[in-house]
Amino acid sequence: QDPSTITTITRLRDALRVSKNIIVIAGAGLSAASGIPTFRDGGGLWRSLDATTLATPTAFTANPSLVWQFYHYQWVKALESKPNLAHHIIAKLSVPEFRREVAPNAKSFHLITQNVDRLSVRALQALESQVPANAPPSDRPQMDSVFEMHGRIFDIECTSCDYCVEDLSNPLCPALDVSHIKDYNDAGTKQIDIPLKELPRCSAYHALARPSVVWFGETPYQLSEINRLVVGTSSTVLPASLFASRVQKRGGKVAVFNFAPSAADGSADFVFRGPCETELGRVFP
Ligand code: BJW
Repeated sequence: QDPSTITTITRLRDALRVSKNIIVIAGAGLSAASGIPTFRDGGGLWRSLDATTLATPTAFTANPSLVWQFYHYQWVKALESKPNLAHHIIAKLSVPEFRREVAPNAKSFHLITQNVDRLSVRALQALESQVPANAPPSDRPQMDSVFEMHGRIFDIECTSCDYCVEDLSNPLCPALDVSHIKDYNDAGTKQIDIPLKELPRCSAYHALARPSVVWFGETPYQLSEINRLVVGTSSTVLPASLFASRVQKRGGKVAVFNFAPSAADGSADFVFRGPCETELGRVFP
């Protein structure tokens, strides 16, 4: 390890020892090592379409068949992926007894994730399943420490009533079953037009359903005021992109884990330039 990285690790550990609250803000880079494509750093193309152009209410209204096919692709990816080392390390920070060792003064820990893949929650569940039944609460992960601010890929919600349900079926409905189509995600894939009535429907009123994720122009689910760590997000999408500078203005310390320069670097006290699944492991061996 080069001396400047060792110094940065030592300084971050010192900052953690005196920190009173820890907040991790995560983006697509956190799940990249699990095989989930990112949005912007060359990972965001699906059938040659820019994923961010599909993540809008307008795109869904114009072509619900196309947008559902895109989300079904993400759905299958998320179902088939596993949490990586970075998810597991962040999950450990939610265990009070572990936190006591690295940040003895921290009263709270929260993860605010922009990811909809549920991998951070699955990492918590994996940790919880390893804890003996008679262990005290301080040895258990805090299951409510995760805010999924852009929603959850496995939830579908009705476009005309409040109905929302988690569905882990694969395929979600027969029309979205594309397992027989070779190269389904290739740029050259022929457009498949699924009739509206064959797309996922609300089971209460049979209106068209949509993925319960936050699209551009919609309000995120959970917002918070402070962050201490910023992991694998390009910090280009509001409001998450504002968190780092806001924390710093209030005297908080900010650490960025990103293998490329990101918009949050200017607000960072510590920058770890490498894959988060490796760099987090150096800070929390
Ligand atoms: C690694 C790594 C490794 C890779 N290790 N690092 C004009 C019109 C309409 C709206 C707007 C407008 N101008 C501004 C807006 C606001 C808009 C916005 O910010 N737009 C800008 C992009 C221009 N924002 C919104 O509309 C948001 N709502 C809002 O602001 O409401 C108003 C409001 C605010 C506050 C209170 C109340 C109301 C909603 C945004 C919704 C974003 N939705 C999406 C899709 C979700 C569903 C889905 O998954 O498909 O969310 S878009 C997409 O971007 C997704 C992501 O969560 C989000 C952020 O992307 P992220 O995670 O940062 O990914 P990348 O790919 O950009 O970056 C990955 C990074 O990881 C890179 O830097 C890599 O280097 C790094 N990396 N591998 C470490 N192994």
